Amino acid sequence: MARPHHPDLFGPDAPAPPLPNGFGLWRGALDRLDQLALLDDIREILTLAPAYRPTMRNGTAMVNHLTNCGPLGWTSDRQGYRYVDRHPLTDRPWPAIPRRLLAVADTFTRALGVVGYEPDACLVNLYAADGRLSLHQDYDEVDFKWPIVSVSLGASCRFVLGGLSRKDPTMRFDLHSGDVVCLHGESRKRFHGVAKVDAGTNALSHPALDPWVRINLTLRRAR
Ligand code: MD3
Ligand code: FE
Repeated sequence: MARPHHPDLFGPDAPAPPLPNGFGLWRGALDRLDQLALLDDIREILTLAPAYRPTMRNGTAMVNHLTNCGPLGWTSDRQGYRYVDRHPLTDRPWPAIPRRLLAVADTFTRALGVVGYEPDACLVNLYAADGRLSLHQDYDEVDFKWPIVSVSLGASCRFVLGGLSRKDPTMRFDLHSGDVVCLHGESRKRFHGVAKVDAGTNALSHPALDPWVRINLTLRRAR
């Protein structure tokens, strides 16, 4: 797992344009047992910090459920997006980031040459079969020099990656269970989203996935 690789992103006959600088994709970085162990951790997190659907500033509920682990957790309500140190519904601190998730973040940020990455927040996005995430930038963190590390579990999704402006052209490719993505440097502020989830592709059987088809973990340095 020394280098990011991206074979077969665009199908066998399509030319594969290179991924942008700072976008590290490791296909199948986590094997099935790694993935199931992470789902054990997520099940524990969900018992301590139940999944909820935040409200956006305009009052509508987000499409996906979420929860968090770590000292800080990302949330949204009528006051907008921000990181908070307590679950908005239980008012309890978020559970700790699982050790094996910190180990994943350490391994893959080091592979990009990042030293001393200490994530203080992990957003757990929970996708149902109709889950999606509209095009956005991750802009609520204090220092963009630190990367974001993403782990995908369960069903594959159609991922959309844009540029630094909302109207820049986008590229699309699938993210599969066990894929790890690191966003660093120039890619850290790119627009991105999830166009759709392919519910039928979930090959993992685990109680943490029963109400969802796909779970994405994003480790961040919020402060
Ligand atoms: C590219 N999550 O939680 S993870 C998010 O699959 C989020 O749930 C998506 O976007 C998901 O904010 C995508 C991969 C990812 C994460 C952050 C990025 C890609 C990114 C930041 C910049 C560019
Ligand atoms: Fe994002």
